[in-house]
Amino acid sequence: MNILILTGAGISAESGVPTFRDANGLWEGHRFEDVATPQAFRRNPSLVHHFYNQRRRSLLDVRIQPNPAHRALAEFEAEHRGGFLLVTQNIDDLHVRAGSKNVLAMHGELLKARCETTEEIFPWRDDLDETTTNPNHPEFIGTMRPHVVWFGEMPLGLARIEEAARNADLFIAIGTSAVVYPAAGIVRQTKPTCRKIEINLDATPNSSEFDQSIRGKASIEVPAFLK
Ligand code: BJW
Repeated sequence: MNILILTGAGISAESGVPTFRDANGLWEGHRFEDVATPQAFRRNPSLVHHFYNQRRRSLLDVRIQPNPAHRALAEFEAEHRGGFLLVTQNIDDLHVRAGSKNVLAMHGELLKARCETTEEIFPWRDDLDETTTNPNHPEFIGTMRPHVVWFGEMPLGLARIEEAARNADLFIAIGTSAVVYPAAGIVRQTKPTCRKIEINLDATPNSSEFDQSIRGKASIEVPAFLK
């Protein structure tokens, strides 16, 4: 059996990582959408770096740890004998820390930085700013950006995701509001015989696409469903 999992910010909420569109979707007086675009980065790199620096520091706080939902997915993958792909929209590293192996971070990774000139990608735990240089090319000053996917940019691994969706026998979407594409369209790429499960606190615009919608906290419902 081939299994495809899609996770969003809701799975990390109980680990203390804020979601995007719950409660206040604002960040220090800015709409989230206004700091997560290449245009925003060009217009005000210092603001965008600050936004990601804060989130990177927070992710590295020892109190931010995988929760039972992350762990249940890793344990399930270790025991599962068929195909398995975990596609996450999250830029945190909590699935990897929980022990998941086949993880595709389609919106990038907060603990990596990319040089806009050379496209080199580096593990990154420090703050970035407009004076940060490419470690391999110190002459390239201010070319480093967070290795994340902003609105208008191409998400990562789309061909692999489409193939996994076409071949999936079970698709589970966990903790995503289903408003950001192409992630929100994956459920419609699955075959008619694929069993489709949504686990979320609330209904989403995609709920009617699923065979079963489980309403509740990921930390409770994911382990319960996978056991
Ligand atoms: C719980 C819980 C608990 C809470 N337990 N549940 C087709 C139609 C319409 C628009 C488009 C389209 N195709 C493309 C677009 C444009 C755009 C888009 O989708 N816009 C919409 C907003 C309208 N998409 C793009 O631009 C994408 N690129 C693209 O399509 O490229 C192709 C292309 C390129 C160039 C030219 C032409 C075509 C890129 C999208 C990139 C998204 N990036 C972000 C930022 C990443 C970096 C960062 O983290 O800062 O990704 S935006 C943000 O939203 C982030 C998330 O991954 C993403 C999704 O959010 P998510 O995870 O769903 O979180 P929330 O907060 O929205 O929801 C949390 C959910 O959890 C809620 O439902 C809660 O109920 C639930 N929950 N606690 C269980 N404890």
